[in-house]
Amino acid sequence: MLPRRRRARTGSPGGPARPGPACPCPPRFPGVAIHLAEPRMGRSRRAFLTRLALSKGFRVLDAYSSEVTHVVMEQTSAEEARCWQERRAAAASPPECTSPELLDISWFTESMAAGRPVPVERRHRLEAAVPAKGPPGPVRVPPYACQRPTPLTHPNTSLSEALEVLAEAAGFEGSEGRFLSFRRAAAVLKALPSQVTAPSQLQGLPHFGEHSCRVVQELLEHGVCEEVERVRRSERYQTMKLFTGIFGVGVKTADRWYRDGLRTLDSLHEQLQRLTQQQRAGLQHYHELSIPVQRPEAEALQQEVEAAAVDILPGATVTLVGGFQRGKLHGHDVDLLLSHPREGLEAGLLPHVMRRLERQGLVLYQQHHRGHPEDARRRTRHSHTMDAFERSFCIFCLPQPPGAAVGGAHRRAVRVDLVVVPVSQLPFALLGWTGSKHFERELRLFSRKERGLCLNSHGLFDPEQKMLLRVASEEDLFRHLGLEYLPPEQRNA
Ligand code: DCP
Ligand code: MG
Repeated sequence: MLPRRRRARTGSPGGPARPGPACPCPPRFPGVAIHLAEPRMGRSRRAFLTRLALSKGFRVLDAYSSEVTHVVMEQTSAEEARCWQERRAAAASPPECTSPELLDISWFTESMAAGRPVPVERRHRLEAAVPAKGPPGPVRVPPYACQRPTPLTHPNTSLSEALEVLAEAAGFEGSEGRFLSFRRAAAVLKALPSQVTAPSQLQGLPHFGEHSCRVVQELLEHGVCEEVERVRRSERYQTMKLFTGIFGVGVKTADRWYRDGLRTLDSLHEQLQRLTQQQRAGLQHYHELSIPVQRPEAEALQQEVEAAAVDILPGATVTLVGGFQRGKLHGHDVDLLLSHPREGLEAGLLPHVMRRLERQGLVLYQQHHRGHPEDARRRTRHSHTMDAFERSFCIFCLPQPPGAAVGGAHRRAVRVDLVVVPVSQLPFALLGWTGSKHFERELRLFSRKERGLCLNSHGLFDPEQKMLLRVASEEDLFRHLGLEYLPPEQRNA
């Protein structure tokens, strides 16, 4: 995060909106006076939007008055907006004869992007949101996964899984565009509240191109899709899946091995010199690491790590994130975030924790990566996927269940990631490490494309104002982005 001196200079994004005297220049659009209505917006987001509008030459009035021409609201229904206006009108003295436009935040964001007040259209008006009478229309699914709840279980599993196979296969071929098309269509299916039983129900859904529609149609008509089955049976797909399932092996390495004629784990055992230390450990423990980790096992590991961390540094926190945070009952690994409520005390903790766990006989393999604090800011601006926190990629053996005989049953190997997070970055890291991967990708894209902000696991950066935005919690972060809050269990996109 920002060093102290820089923070002071950037002002207080969390502070109350203080337009008027703080306005850096005379308003460029004298006929427009915006009032940002606070209730749903939250103070820090309101202050941020106020500064944004002022910097673009808009006039923003902190208090509601007869001068206001445009009232902007966020996450507010037409009904609530009308009540709000009625209350203001009743309180006005003398009674108001003109009433300002009641607008959704979309008018504001479009105006900021255009650098001038865009003409008010029906879709911007909150009145337009009054539900139409008559039979319910098709389900409206917003385009970004971060704009809609996606529960863990849903009624279209066989359809979404088929599309995910095609996405995965496209990813193995390095075809990013096709990967994203299938992945996005699969994510839309996961968010639907009811089962798709006819191809016509796909009409109007975002991200359903001709190819994805064809796959779903074939599945609905025949129960299987020939293309998906062909991919599943193919040597290429099966081998790439096998190799990328090894700890430390990505698509590029798997592809190189495949092109060199390797097909099996035995063939890799014969060529150990080609493998990194991490990949050797992954190969050695391959079969045990392929068994899903169950939630009680993940929780037992979290407790072991927490006990060690607190013993070394009282007050240290260890949070189970990843799929388990989203309510999954099993996963391929255990993701843990280490922190401390006092910024800076977390530094140096991880090596001590690892040594303690090693002495307890829990560590089968570990690879420590030093963090890059300078890098963190750079990465925030450029919105890189991989964060720069200090971390250990490990293989642990499961702790002995209480009451088990010492040296008793074989204790299985599991993959564990330990990540050290300074408390000021914790809301971002929690959000970034809770996933799902697709949810995170879409959230970062939404932030960049729709809000002009760069988001990653370290922070939220405003490239225009050249400053990091401070947030106190995940809820606060959603508010800042103008998104309805989604709890972790609704982020299973
Ligand atoms: N993550 C991400 N982008 C990546 C890798 C990870 O955003 N390229 C984030 C989102 C993931 C979280 O980190 O949810 C943890 O990564 P995992 O690969 O462990 O994913 P899950 O925990 O969701 O899956 P599983 O339950 O199989 O472990
Ligand atoms: Mg995980």
